[in-house]
Amino acid sequence: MSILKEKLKSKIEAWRPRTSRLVKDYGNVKISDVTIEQAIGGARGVKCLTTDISYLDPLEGIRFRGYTIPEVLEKLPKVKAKDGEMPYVEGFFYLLLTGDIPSEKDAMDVAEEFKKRQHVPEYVFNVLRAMPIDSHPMVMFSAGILAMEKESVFVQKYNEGMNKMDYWDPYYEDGLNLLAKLPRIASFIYRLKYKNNDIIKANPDLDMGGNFAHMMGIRKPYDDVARLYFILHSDHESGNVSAHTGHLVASALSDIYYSISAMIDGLAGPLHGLANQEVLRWIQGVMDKMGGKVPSEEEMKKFVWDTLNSGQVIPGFGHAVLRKTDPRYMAQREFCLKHLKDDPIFKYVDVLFKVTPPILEKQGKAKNPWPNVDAQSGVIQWYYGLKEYDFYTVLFGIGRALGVVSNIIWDRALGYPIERPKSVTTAMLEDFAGITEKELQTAK
Ligand code: NMX
Ligand code: MLT
Repeated sequence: MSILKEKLKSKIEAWRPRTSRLVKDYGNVKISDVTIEQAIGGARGVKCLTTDISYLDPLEGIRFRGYTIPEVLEKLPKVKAKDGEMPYVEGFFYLLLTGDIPSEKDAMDVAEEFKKRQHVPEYVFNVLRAMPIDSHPMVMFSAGILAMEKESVFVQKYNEGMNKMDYWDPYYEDGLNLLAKLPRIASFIYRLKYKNNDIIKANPDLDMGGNFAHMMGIRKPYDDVARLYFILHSDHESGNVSAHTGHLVASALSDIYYSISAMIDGLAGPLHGLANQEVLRWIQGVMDKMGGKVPSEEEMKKFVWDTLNSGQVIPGFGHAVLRKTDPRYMAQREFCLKHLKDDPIFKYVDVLFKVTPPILEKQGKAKNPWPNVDAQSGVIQWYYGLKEYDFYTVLFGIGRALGVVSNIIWDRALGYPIERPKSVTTAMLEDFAGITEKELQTAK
């Protein structure tokens, strides 16, 4: 058994009594009330999910297993420090799954596991090749993942008959098999779609970030960019659309392939992960109108107001939970200030950062006027040559899969049941509100 699986097994065995005790002895303790606004308004703020992989404080931002982003970047082993400044993604996955900071040996062990599992069956590439070339890359990514469903170890073991307490094991096998293949599938889509099908073979000697950069055909330090990007996008507790979708689908015991493909579908919406593509599209629109010149703050304010007045959102700003600038935005901003501070698109993003929050505050609708992760991520990709911005959400998807796979393995380990919240009708809500039949008739 690998170091990671051995460690995870012991963590699961130690954790199970905590969950069982809470349900058995404290199951009736109340942790949340639900208002009519929440029932209609996307369950915002309703505490009804449990995860220990990450927690999002509205004012502080994300902590992965209790660690802030700067702590993660500082504490995780950089196996070949001379190669870059970012930790290896494989070590970060160890942290997500076990809650412990890995040693260099632990991180390398996961890297070896991924290398063993990275081969993608040829039929996946045939499925992708058969799709219309103008399909959105997120459609191709989701389809490529789903095409591999027949490889599921969980389905095979389930059909043979297995104990519920052991489900986590084949989910772990499926999860690692899938994560190891995602960079290959994603880079294949990129090269097929945008680089005339000039596919670059994997280099089995490289780590996940390094191999991804190699297969994309983008030089250093893009390997470090990939590592940073996958880590930052990995998890944002479990109520966001992609994480929740993955958790929900897997709660029916649909396997990892179904769950992660569905997760990708949720991420593909412009209010969620697709916002990173929308930010670049929006900036390109402004650039066209400005003839490439960086707008002054006054000019940028006008573009922001024009977008708001036409009933559209400013992509990359606002958040359902956060009430401050997203620390994932700040981590990427620091990277930009260090590596690309004179880049024209970074300057656009910088002006937007200054002018947009006061405008959103003045408009008075958005509860959080500050930028989120997506406002800053595209500019880095663009700078390193990845200018096909409809591919950006695929990068988010590779990262998010790390967190969602970790969550799903733990969901099965702790025996979380099928998810099934209760719905009510509008008439029932009117009844709760004490609205009478007579009032309803008068309102007509
Ligand atoms: N620009 C314009 N209006 C906004 C924005 C924005 N960036 N953010 C929120 N609003 C509006 C929102 O549309 C809503 O309007 P209405 O009352 O007319 O329906 C109002 O402000 C209240 O919304 P909130 O409660 O502040 O936000 P909510 O929790 O519903 O949605 C987002 C959160 C992230 C979907 C929303 O802020 C948004 O649409 N942002 C722009 C898209 C974006 O950047 N999404 C990426 C989020 C991060 N991620 O990667 O997933
Ligand atoms: C995410 O990373 O999933 C987004 O910031 C959206 C969210 O947390 O609601």
